[in-house]
Amino acid sequence: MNRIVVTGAAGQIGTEMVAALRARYGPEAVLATDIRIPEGSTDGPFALADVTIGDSLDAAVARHRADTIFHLAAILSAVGEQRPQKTYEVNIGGLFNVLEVARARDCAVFTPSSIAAFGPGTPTDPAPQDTIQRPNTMYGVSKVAGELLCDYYHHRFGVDTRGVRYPGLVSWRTHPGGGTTDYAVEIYLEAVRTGHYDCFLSADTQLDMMYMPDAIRAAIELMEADPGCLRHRNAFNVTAMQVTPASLAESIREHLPAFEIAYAVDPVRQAIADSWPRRIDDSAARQEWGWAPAFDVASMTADMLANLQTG
Ligand code: VAH
Repeated sequence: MNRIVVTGAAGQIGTEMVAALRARYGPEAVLATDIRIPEGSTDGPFALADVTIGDSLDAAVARHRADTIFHLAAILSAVGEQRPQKTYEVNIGGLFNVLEVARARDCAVFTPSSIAAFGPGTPTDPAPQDTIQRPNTMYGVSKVAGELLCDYYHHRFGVDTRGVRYPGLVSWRTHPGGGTTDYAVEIYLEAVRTGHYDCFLSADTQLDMMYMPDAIRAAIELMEADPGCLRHRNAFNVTAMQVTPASLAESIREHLPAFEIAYAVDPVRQAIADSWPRRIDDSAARQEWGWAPAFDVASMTADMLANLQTG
């Protein structure tokens, strides 16, 4: 991995992935791309590229002489139910274009799947690495299709495709947009801003979560792993913790005792969350490439609040 193109570089994961990759490989080694120019200064090359337009992405990859693509551009679960056709176009059509460019230009590809690739009928506690995947959201369908497309491009064309199934991701630098787990970011923002949060999921909705520094490290460690150790490739379950809105609120009150949470459940996002597992089994990632999270709820909360209160 020497010359990298990141798609979705202005997004919640992309912003921090670009920074981490530039710190590790050098600013000029990482070309950030997105359909919109990221806010704030970029300390390295940027290009406008739309993954739904194959030539647009191909030109960026060719110009950068990339050997690796971190494909992070996607529409998330809640917006995916509002705009299913657009989500199909971006999440499946965009990935297909990335894989075709990678095949033509001999690039390795990292692209994340999600716990949303599971659905009703999947064992919920824990969801195994290999199990039933019948998601009932367009986002989840696009993630299962993506896992299978990446496997196909590896077996049929030899493309070095790798990926993980991320849980909900918590970060303070760039806020998520349109996800069902966005509450786990909003709760911290509101705790600092107003001391009160109206949560759109019910108090006992348990989901897997991960702090963004762990998510970024997981992607880089997987891409740097010895391919001979990988029995799975494109859908490693990875997780760091299981939380509910109530347990996150409790963790916040350790620092802000007056913080209050109320519940105004959004039935659409509650139904999406209820279709996902309560806990995923990430033993395959731990065994095959040494995955291990560094942050738990307590250390994530301390770091989130410290950064939001000084930001
Ligand atoms: C979403 N943040 O909420 C994403 C994620 C597991 C959830 O894939 O849609």
